[in-house]
Amino acid sequence: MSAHTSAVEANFDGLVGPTHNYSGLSFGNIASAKNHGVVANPKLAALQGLKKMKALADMGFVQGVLPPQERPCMNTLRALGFAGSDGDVIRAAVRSSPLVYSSALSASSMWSANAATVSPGANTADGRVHFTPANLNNKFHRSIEHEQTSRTLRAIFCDQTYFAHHAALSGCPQFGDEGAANHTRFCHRYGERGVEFFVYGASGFNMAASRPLKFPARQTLEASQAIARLHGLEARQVVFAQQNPQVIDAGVFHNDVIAVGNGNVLFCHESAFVGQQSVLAEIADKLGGDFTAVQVSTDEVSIDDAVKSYLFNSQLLTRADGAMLLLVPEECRSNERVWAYLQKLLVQNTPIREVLVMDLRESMRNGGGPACLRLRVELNEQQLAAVNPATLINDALYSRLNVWVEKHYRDRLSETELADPSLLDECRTALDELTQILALGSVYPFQLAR
Ligand code: SUG
Repeated sequence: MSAHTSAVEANFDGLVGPTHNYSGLSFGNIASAKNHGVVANPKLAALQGLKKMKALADMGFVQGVLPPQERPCMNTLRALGFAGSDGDVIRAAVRSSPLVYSSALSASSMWSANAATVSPGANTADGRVHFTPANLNNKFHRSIEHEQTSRTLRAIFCDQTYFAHHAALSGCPQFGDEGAANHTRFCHRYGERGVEFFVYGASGFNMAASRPLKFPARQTLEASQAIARLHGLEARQVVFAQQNPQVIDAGVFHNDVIAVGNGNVLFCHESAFVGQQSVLAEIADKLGGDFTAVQVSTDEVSIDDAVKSYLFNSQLLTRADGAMLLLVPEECRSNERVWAYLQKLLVQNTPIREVLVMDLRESMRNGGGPACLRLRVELNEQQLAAVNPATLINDALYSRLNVWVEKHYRDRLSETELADPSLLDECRTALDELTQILALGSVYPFQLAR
């Protein structure tokens, strides 16, 4: 048996934070706009996420958890000039700048596919796993995540023998970066060198090049190129492709809303990329052949149905027997056309042999499906042993986290309740306890200031 065979693809899911709500903050994300003002249930949201983590852990996948962030983010509000006691800051922000306040309150770090871009050691020049936190600069509420994300990732993947951490790219629009939502790693076997596929919405510098007209292109080509350089990837292992600007305008704000890949398989819509057939040929060539693209036609599933159901925001997982499992959100089952397509897919001759449905409604209403909720980290045996073990889901951690959510989370957050200054204390108390459960040490500003 080769030393490579024991490498795994671990999923680190973002645990939904206690301030989860619907503030309509993400222009271009149709669910976020549509559900603005709906009463949220943070407790249910967190429990739904935990259930997904447990389901994957029970099936034998390595499953980790990334903690939520301090919200409202007091550093953000203070840096914008709100002053006085914490209560004064919150009340002044609510009164004078409600949108700024909503942004500082968002639990959006739950979508950990946007936390960072991760390159496995098999691909990088120094053999370490490389992490670049995403600057998420297209949306203010997301641009405030990366500093905490960086501290958290360093606390979980702390051994520099195995893990390299970069700073987020420059926060200017030319380097807009949305992390792993626009990045896919292909390989024949985990632990072996493969291809990294970077999908961008537009060039950040060449404004004459094609771009969406209605909604923003969040990821730039130049950001993707910078990450490939930082991670020490060779040109012959990297493929850059432009996302079809028309589908961005139809609500596909990240590549993972129209494509998901794993191993040597890509599951995508036929109109996902500009020049799709040559993009697929380049991936196959750089991978050294044996690459399967399962492309779904518009006749089978329209872009509108793909955006509504989040069919492509599924998790494509390799089972122990080598077959692939597609974990889809409940919305795929309730959409007749998408469900009919999935039944058909299962009897076709593709590597996808199983469909598993999970209820993630609370996250879905903000445009976050199964794939948005997880950050994939491919790890060989030594690297896995170096991960903070207290962050890996097992029966004991799952029940502790359930108890923790039941104790600290509200089951209702309406627009008026969002302005309650006591949410900050509730959040800090919960996070303080969580850092102990996950053995993270002090990672939050309120802890570091003590
Ligand atoms: O960035 N929604 C997130 C959803 C992120 C989904 N992630 C991936 N596709 N990988 C976003 O648009 C909505 C928050 C609000 O409106 O309250 C939000 O941030």
